[in-house]
Amino acid sequence: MTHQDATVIATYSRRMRLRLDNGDEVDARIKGKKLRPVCGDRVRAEALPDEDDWLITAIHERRNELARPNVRGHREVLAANVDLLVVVAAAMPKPDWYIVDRYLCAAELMRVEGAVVFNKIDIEPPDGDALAVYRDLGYETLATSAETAESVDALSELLTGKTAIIVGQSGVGKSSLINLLSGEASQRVAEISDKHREGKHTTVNSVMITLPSGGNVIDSPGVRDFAPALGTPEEAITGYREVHEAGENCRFANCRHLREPDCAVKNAVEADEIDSRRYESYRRAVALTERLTKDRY
Ligand SMILES: Nc1nc2c(ncn2[C@@H]2O[C@H](COP(=O)(O)OP(=O)(O)OP(=O)(O)O)[C@@H](O)[C@H]2O)c(=O)[nH]1
Ligand SMILES: [Mg+2]
Ligand SMILES: [Zn+2]
Repeated sequence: MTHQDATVIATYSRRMRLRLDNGDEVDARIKGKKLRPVCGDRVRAEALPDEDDWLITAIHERRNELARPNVRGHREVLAANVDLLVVVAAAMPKPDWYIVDRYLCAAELMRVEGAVVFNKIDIEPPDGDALAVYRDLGYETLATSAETAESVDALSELLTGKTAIIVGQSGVGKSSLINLLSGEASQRVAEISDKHREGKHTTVNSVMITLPSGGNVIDSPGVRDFAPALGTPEEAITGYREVHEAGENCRFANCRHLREPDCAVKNAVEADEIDSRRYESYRRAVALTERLTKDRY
């Protein structure tokens, strides 16, 4: 029997597309009901006699997980083993910067790099301050157009040699940007995923594409909203790097930066050292997690 290690490069509910370590791509199903492989997973797979399908028998330990709470408040893993999370917003649909914040919060919890891309600048340039807030926090930011290819080279450079996941609202141009970066490869993947969708361009499955410049990028389905899976409301502090940093100087070591006296975070907001919308975003993340953790018990 042939065993091999492989990477999950596409997921269609309980069916998977694998890239074997010898470079071949195969379809696979999953042994048992407990294993839940996601795009980016490293797995052990075995060839089945008299079948084209392979069988995934184990998932190797993950370096990190992109996770969100599902409708019942349980942790749902969307992807694994990435080096970089790129959040895309665009001139259209109207950008929701709170979603961008919550994705960056997830990147912080995963301990991976985060970047913000504003796409469709051929329609309208980004509001000057919007990207500056993120740049000042140390996140890489880019203003791109998949229509004119502006700054697509810079995006390519950012992704080179890494495994990145591209996330964001539906219709912002994630797949269009990836198509430009990958040319042929993505066309092939599009055919694979076409079997499972009904003629729309909307991405319905996560798919990992190998870039010609070296590196991998996971194209993920767009969202209407996103929240990171926060174990406790306090974990939100880790997700907002400026809150975490300023919070070192609060009177109370366990300050949650909401209503406590002598709070260095609130002082920094009042002094305009912390962006007030980002602070509001932090407060919302705490409130959201309080609701979810209450529902769970
Ligand atoms: N004008 C303009 N249109 C763009 C640009 N990028 C993408 N589009 C268009 O926006 C629409 C959505 O693009 P997609 O690449 O499918 O968006 P997506 O983010 O992958 O969407 P989901 O898969 O639903 O999450 C398509 O009609 C694209 O042609 C851009 O830079 N400028
Ligand atoms: Mg898409
Ligand atoms: Zn505080």
